[in-house]
Amino acid sequence: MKTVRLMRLGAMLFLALGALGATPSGSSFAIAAPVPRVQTVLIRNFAFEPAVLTISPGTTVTWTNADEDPHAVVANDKSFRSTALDTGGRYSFTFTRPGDYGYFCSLHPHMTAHIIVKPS
Ligand SMILES: [Cu+2]
Repeated sequence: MKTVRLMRLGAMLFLALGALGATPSGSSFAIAAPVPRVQTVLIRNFAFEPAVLTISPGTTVTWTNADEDPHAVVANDKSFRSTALDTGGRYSFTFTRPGDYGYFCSLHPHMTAHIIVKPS
């Protein structure tokens, strides 16, 4: 009886390890899916949407101003900077280097957000 129980336990552990082993192949399948190389940040109600955007290197981000008031996009490290964007105005920047790029609106400095560039 004891031997049978131990064997059952062993089989359950084997199955559990098999399930864990299956996880990496599942993730690699997700990574293989096409990744859009263009992303949009909407400026609306005096905020950047999304406030944190994670992208892969080489991705172009386009900010679009959906507010009635003008806004401007400026990197904390000045690596990118738009002119003042009126309603419907757009600004694009292509991120090539990995990093955490904090930015703000130079007209309303309380408006802050991040672009995180992660190697894929
Ligand atoms: Cu603004």
